[in-house]
Amino acid sequence: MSAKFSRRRLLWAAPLAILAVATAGFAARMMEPPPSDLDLSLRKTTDHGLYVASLAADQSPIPVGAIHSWTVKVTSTDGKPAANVAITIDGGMPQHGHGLPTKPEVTRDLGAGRHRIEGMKFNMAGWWTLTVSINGPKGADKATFNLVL
Ligand SMILES: [Cu+2]
Repeated sequence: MSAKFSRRRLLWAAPLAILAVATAGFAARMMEPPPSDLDLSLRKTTDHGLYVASLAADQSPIPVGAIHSWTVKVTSTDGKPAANVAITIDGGMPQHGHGLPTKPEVTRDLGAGRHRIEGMKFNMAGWWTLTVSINGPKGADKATFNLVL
């Protein structure tokens, strides 16, 4: 009976040990500092060179835990405001494997290539990426920005 008991304990102990190691590994990854060589520029030429996108939070410092808005400006590479573009925003935390807690949307064309983004929220500090996807007369392109909050 005692042999049976200890074998049963072993059957429990093995998965618990694996879970403990996995949890510790996950916690360690969550605590990792962001890469030191991140490009933190908020103005970038899109991946295929079709547009230049500039991002700016409407608040400084960028809040953690509060819904707020941003402005994105899209121009051609020679600086002319890009007209008739559809813009979408997505983002997340590469080190945590999760996306944004909200679904921010471009709600208003402010003119001169500028657009309001509403519903942005960062629910924790750390390294975030924001990807701006642009679809317009020149084609579809995107740029990914880094933020460290
Ligand atoms: Cu996170």
